Amino acid sequence: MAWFRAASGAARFALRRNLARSAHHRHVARAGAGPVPQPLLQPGRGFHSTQPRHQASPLPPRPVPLSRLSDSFLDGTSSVYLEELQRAWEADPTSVDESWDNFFRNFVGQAPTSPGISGQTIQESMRLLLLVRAYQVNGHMKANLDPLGLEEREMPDDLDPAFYGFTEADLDREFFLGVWRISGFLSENRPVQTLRSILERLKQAYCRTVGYEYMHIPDREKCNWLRERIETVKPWEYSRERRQVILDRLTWSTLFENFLATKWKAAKRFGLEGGETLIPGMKEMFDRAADLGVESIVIGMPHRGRLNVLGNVVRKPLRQIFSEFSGGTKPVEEGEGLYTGTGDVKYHLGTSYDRPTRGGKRIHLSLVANPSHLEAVDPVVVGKTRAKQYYSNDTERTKNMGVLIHGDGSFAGQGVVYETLHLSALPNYTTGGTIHIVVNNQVAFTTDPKSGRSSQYCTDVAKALDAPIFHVNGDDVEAVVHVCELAAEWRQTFHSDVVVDIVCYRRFGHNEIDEPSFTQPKMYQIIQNHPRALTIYEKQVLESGQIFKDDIERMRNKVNSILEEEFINSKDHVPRKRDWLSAYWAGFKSPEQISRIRNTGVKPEILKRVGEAIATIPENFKPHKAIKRVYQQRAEMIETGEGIDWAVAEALAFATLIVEGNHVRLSGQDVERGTFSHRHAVIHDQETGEKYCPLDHIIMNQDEEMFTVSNSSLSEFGVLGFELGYSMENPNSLVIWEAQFGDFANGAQVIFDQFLSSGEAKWLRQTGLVVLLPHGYDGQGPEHSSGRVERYLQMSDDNPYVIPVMDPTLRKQIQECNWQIVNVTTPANYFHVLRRQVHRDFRKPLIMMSPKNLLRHKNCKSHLSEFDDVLGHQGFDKQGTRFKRLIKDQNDHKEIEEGISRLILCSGKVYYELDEARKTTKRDDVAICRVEQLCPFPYDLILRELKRYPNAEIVWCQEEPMNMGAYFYINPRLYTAMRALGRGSIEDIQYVGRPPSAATATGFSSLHVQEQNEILQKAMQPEPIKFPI
Ligand SMILES: Cc1ncc(C[n+]2csc(CCOP(=O)(O)OP(=O)(O)O)c2C)c(N)n1
Ligand SMILES: [Mg+2]
Repeated sequence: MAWFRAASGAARFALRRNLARSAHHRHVARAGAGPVPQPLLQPGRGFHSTQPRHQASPLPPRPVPLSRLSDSFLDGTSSVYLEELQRAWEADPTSVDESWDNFFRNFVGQAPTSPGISGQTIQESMRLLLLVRAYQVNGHMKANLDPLGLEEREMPDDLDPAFYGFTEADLDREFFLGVWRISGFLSENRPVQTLRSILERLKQAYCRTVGYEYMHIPDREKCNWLRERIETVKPWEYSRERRQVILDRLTWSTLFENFLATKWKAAKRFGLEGGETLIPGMKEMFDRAADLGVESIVIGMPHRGRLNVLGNVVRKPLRQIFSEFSGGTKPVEEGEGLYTGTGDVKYHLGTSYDRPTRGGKRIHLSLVANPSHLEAVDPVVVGKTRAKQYYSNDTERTKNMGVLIHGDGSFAGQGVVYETLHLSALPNYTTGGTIHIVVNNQVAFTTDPKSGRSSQYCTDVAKALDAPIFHVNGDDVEAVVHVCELAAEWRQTFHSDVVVDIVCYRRFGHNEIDEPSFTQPKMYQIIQNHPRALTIYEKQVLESGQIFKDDIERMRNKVNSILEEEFINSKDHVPRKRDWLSAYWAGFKSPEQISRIRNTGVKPEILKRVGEAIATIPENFKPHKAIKRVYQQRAEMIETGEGIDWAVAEALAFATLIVEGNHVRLSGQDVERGTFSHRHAVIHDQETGEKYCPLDHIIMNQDEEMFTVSNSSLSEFGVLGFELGYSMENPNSLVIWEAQFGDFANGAQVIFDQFLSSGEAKWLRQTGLVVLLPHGYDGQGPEHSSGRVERYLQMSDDNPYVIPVMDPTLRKQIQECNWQIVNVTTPANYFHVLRRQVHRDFRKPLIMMSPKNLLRHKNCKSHLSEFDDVLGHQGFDKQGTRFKRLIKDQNDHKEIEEGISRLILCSGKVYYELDEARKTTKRDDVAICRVEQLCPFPYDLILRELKRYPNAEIVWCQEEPMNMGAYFYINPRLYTAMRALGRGSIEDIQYVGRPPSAATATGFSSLHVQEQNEILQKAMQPEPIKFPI
């Protein structure tokens, strides 16, 4: 015991803590909080392990030095054993084994009752506990997980009883093994067992075809829950009926792939062969989930096995799958609107169906379309699931669930997996648990796991969370089904993530035309002779005597004949209206159907009312005094209508949308306060720390989540993907992601490239997601200056040399473009561009370079009258009050101004600097127009301004380097507009801005100031600019 004492500060601390609390525990136990513990030992019952060791065994036990115990017995979880024992002892010293009684007596300084035997038995009990725990922690290392038997794993020493000094002679001795309130082997149900039977049960539970990893979960209740299900007295077994269903499902999965392989021999389909048990696993998981209350599942998955999942799990009609396989005819639309986008390969498309379950329910399944970029869809699925929960009032998060399928290589390698996992428990991002299934075929294209990851398992990343991980041999379909069901139960019970790792193989190459033996010759020699999971299972059920050969034949014939029938039907299959408008999107227009342009001004009385609400702090709330001042100023702005700033304009946009019944969600790093300390959407009581968010109190009984503003984890890819998924669920929402600085958005580049800019064209799914990218040159250096507007502009798909129809009644310019890119310069225009996102019959992503120094700029203010819809007010144009795509010169110019010698077109905050420079240089002959909407290019307004200044030199001025900013986007489009008016060629567009540069900006602030001044001087220079050509 000395070794234990000396080395166990942590355990002693735990014990002392418990002793101090023992009175309380006794009270709880007796007060009936749970069943009163019964003594472990019944009087008169023999308990052999307490006998002197020499009577039972010829060999004396050899103490094991602590230094040799690889498992930390004294870590948080193992100290739980001691705590439990000790509580039981505290309640009743006779309730624990005599040896423990002595131990605790020793510990608290009482005399042991039987000093002669205590030393030995304590060691034995402890060693046995360590052995059990070693199996719980490391049993998976000995489990039979690899169907190919290729795995070479080093067996941990601590799974060997000899490691603890046990010998053959100990196998039939009985040992005490019971601990209060610990389930499984350590429960008191069978406190006395022989070492042989303990070992057998340990192996049966932990070392067959499932390897459980769960001891990293610190929560005792969760561990107990799993222990109860793992350490069962008898192994689980399925009934005949269940086996029939499992066989049927595996038959479908296997024959489906066979069928595709014979019909389309040379087609790439990324088959599931080698991992066919995924399909029965998923189906049983979904059935179990439905039994437990899940009504809708959002699925994300990569290429591998996707067609099989679509056909067999989601139940996309087989004839449609086959028809798409045969050539992917573009669908014929009914009625107006022929928009079909550019399409995508068959293994990327998404779909959704209602599927009946084994338990007689119906479950809605949607498979989200995804790009080739592995794992990129993960956060999108989670975001969509969260939105579904919001819209179905699923506050418990038990009706809507996300399921992600992964490959082993991508799960271990792609960072977005980690970013997504880390959203899982954040209050504004949680979905109550995602189920992850890894189709672990032990290879990634041609790369072996040892070259592809540093961790032992491909799933180790999930251990960063308290997620249990079930590794399962993919050849054992019943084991796959079992853990899939267990995963569903876990998710519905603990509302957190869980991982199923199906260890399988890939029967063919990476795709069907790939030769795998080039790189994995040994593996493929084994695979060649390896039976299919279906063959293995058929043999197993035949041997069980529960299912007969005839049944199997019948099942196979039925599946094959349906596949054939559907194949024949697929030849006449006419694709109908694309299913791109899901439930909430009815009535929304495709890019080819005209959507009326609407005004976005709001009635003055509503503006006043919501304005008061956003500026009000409850009386007993004690904000920081600077914040109090900010709110007082906000109240004054609303009161007087004067000097509305950026933050108030934004809050007004949110509040008015909420009044109209829309959901508003803003997320990103530090968005609650705002990176630039301007928003203060959430304020903090300086005494209590309590939070208050005025926008939560705009309408009566406002739903808590109707307005959501949330600081996010420090992730771009994960969070932007999440918000994108969120935005796709329901169009009646304004969903915004704000980057800390626009510079950081490239961490989420895959979402921009693969989803936002091209998702509608590829998958016919719309989103009105708004992305705010703080941008502007104010001397903060190369990583805090540029939102890289050039990247987004380059990806826009409007033809630079064609002026589209611009007539307001026929205009579809925005609908036809892949996204909108703006750089807005007034609070009122910001208000309108946000409202415009929702006030139209289509949705389109909005990329916005948002300001930094304009947030507090003295001239960057709007009047409340610019927000309303009153005729004659400042914002009221010919058509009414709406977003201004271009802001004309503010000097009240007439329709034609022949005296203007230079027209400067610019975008963003440089406008204010140019305006100032114009004043100081008194260049009244210079006109400055702000292109607020860069993309799609506002040809009509540009033409209007070109006509207004017939004699002007035309200048594009930007503060970004020449190879950045909007220059390369503007140039051909401005030229197209000029050509339409006979106003010269591309050489007549003059450039004022920084020269080309590798870095976005200088890191020297003095150089920044100098560069900025040069730009302004040049823009106002008296002589013609004549640059760059
Ligand atoms: C982000 C990304 N990088 C690279 C690729 C190219 N690629 C396609 S499949 C694949 C291997 C995937 O391996 P794994 O995740 O194990 O899935 P498996 O194909 O084995 O099912 C690779 C590297 C990709 N699709 N996405
Ligand atoms: Mg793989």
